[in-house]
Amino acid sequence: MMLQKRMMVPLAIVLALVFGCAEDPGPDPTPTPTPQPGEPVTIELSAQNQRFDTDTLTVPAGSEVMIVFNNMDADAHNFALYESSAATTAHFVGEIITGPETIVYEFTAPESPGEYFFRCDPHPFTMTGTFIVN
Ligand SMILES: [Cu+2]
Repeated sequence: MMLQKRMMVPLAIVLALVFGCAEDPGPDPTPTPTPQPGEPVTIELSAQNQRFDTDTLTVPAGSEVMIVFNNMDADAHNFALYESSAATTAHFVGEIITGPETIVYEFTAPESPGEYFFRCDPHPFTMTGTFIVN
Protein backbone atom coordinates (compact mmCIF):
# COMPACT_ATOMS: atom_id res chain seq x y z
CA MET A 1 0.00 0.00 0.00
CA MET A 2 2.78 2.37 0.94
CA LEU A 3 4.56 1.69 -2.32
CA GLN A 4 1.39 2.39 -4.28
CA LYS A 5 0.89 5.72 -2.52
CA ARG A 6 4.47 6.82 -3.19
CA MET A 7 4.02 6.06 -6.88
CA MET A 8 0.79 8.03 -7.02
CA VAL A 9 2.30 11.28 -5.84
CA PRO A 10 4.96 11.63 -8.59
CA LEU A 11 2.45 10.55 -11.20
CA ALA A 12 0.04 13.23 -10.04
CA ILE A 13 2.82 15.83 -10.24
CA VAL A 14 3.80 14.71 -13.73
CA LEU A 15 0.20 14.83 -14.88
CA ALA A 16 -0.24 18.28 -13.39
CA LEU A 17 2.90 19.53 -15.18
CA VAL A 18 1.87 18.05 -18.51
CA PHE A 19 -1.65 19.37 -18.13
CA GLY A 20 -0.27 22.77 -17.13
CA CYS A 21 1.99 22.87 -20.18
CA ALA A 22 -0.83 21.84 -22.47
CA GLU A 23 -2.88 24.74 -21.19
CA ASP A 24 -0.11 27.26 -21.86
CA PRO A 25 -1.24 29.19 -24.94
CA GLY A 26 2.38 30.02 -25.77
CA PRO A 27 3.60 33.39 -27.01
CA ASP A 28 0.81 35.77 -27.95
CA PRO A 29 0.49 36.41 -31.65
CA THR A 30 1.77 39.93 -32.25
CA PRO A 31 -0.81 41.94 -34.16
CA THR A 32 0.42 44.66 -36.50
CA PRO A 33 0.16 47.84 -34.45
CA THR A 34 -2.17 50.43 -35.87
CA PRO A 35 -1.04 53.93 -34.91
CA GLN A 36 -3.70 55.69 -32.88
CA PRO A 37 -4.12 59.46 -32.59
CA GLY A 38 -1.44 60.87 -30.36
CA GLU A 39 0.84 57.86 -30.73
CA PRO A 40 4.34 58.15 -32.20
CA VAL A 41 4.80 57.46 -35.90
CA THR A 42 8.10 56.87 -37.63
CA ILE A 43 8.42 57.60 -41.35
CA GLU A 44 11.40 56.99 -43.58
CA LEU A 45 11.81 59.52 -46.36
CA SER A 46 14.59 59.71 -48.92
CA ALA A 47 15.76 62.32 -51.38
CA GLN A 48 17.64 61.11 -54.42
CA ASN A 49 18.25 62.65 -57.84
CA GLN A 50 16.35 65.78 -56.75
CA ARG A 51 13.23 63.76 -55.88
CA PHE A 52 11.53 62.44 -52.78
CA ASP A 53 10.95 58.70 -52.84
CA THR A 54 7.23 59.25 -52.22
CA ASP A 55 4.68 61.94 -52.93
CA THR A 56 2.26 60.91 -50.17
CA LEU A 57 2.76 60.60 -46.43
CA THR A 58 -0.06 59.66 -44.04
CA VAL A 59 -0.18 60.07 -40.25
CA PRO A 60 -2.86 60.11 -37.55
CA ALA A 61 -4.03 63.52 -36.35
CA GLY A 62 -2.01 64.91 -33.47
CA SER A 63 0.55 62.11 -33.56
CA GLU A 64 4.19 62.56 -32.66
CA VAL A 65 5.90 62.22 -36.03
CA MET A 66 9.51 61.20 -36.47
CA ILE A 67 10.81 61.48 -40.02
CA VAL A 68 14.09 59.74 -40.71
CA PHE A 69 15.21 61.80 -43.68
CA ASN A 70 17.94 60.34 -45.84
CA ASN A 71 19.43 62.84 -48.26
CA MET A 72 21.31 60.71 -50.77
CA ASP A 73 22.27 63.64 -53.01
CA ALA A 74 25.28 65.90 -52.75
CA ASP A 75 22.74 68.71 -52.72
CA ALA A 76 20.83 70.61 -50.08
CA HIS A 77 17.40 69.16 -49.21
CA ASN A 78 14.96 69.24 -46.33
CA PHE A 79 11.41 68.31 -45.39
CA ALA A 80 8.96 71.07 -44.60
CA LEU A 81 5.25 70.80 -43.87
CA TYR A 82 2.81 73.55 -44.81
CA GLU A 83 -0.90 74.17 -44.51
CA SER A 84 -1.29 74.18 -48.28
CA SER A 85 0.72 74.37 -51.50
CA ALA A 86 0.76 78.14 -51.07
CA ALA A 87 3.39 77.36 -48.42
CA THR A 88 2.58 80.49 -46.46
CA THR A 89 1.75 78.79 -43.15
CA ALA A 90 4.35 76.31 -41.96
CA HIS A 91 3.64 73.50 -39.50
CA PHE A 92 7.23 72.34 -39.44
CA VAL A 93 10.38 73.32 -41.31
CA GLY A 94 13.21 70.83 -41.13
CA GLU A 95 16.83 71.80 -41.14
CA ILE A 96 18.35 71.80 -44.62
CA ILE A 97 21.13 69.25 -44.96
CA THR A 98 23.60 68.55 -47.72
CA GLY A 99 23.97 64.86 -48.46
CA PRO A 100 24.82 62.22 -48.28
CA GLU A 101 23.49 62.52 -44.77
CA THR A 102 20.58 61.40 -42.62
CA ILE A 103 18.72 63.56 -40.13
CA VAL A 104 15.77 62.87 -37.85
CA TYR A 105 12.97 65.43 -37.78
CA GLU A 106 10.43 65.40 -34.97
CA PHE A 107 7.19 67.33 -34.80
CA THR A 108 3.54 66.97 -33.84
CA ALA A 109 1.13 66.32 -36.67
CA PRO A 110 -1.72 68.80 -37.16
CA GLU A 111 -4.77 68.11 -34.99
CA SER A 112 -7.17 68.70 -37.87
CA PRO A 113 -7.57 65.87 -40.36
CA GLY A 114 -7.06 66.88 -43.97
CA GLU A 115 -4.57 67.17 -46.78
CA TYR A 116 -1.51 69.25 -46.10
CA PHE A 117 1.51 69.98 -48.27
CA PHE A 118 5.11 69.00 -47.89
CA ARG A 119 8.10 70.01 -49.90
CA CYS A 120 11.83 70.48 -49.96
CA ASP A 121 12.38 74.20 -49.49
CA PRO A 122 15.43 74.45 -51.78
CA HIS A 123 13.40 72.68 -54.53
CA PRO A 124 9.86 73.95 -53.86
CA PHE A 125 8.42 73.04 -57.26
CA THR A 126 10.02 69.68 -58.04
CA MET A 127 10.18 68.06 -54.59
CA THR A 128 6.61 68.19 -53.26
CA GLY A 129 3.97 65.89 -51.86
CA THR A 130 0.69 65.51 -50.03
CA PHE A 131 0.78 65.06 -46.27
CA ILE A 132 -2.43 63.34 -45.22
CA VAL A 133 -3.66 63.66 -41.65
CA ASN A 134 -6.48 61.33 -40.70
CU1 LIG B 1 15.59 69.38 -52.38
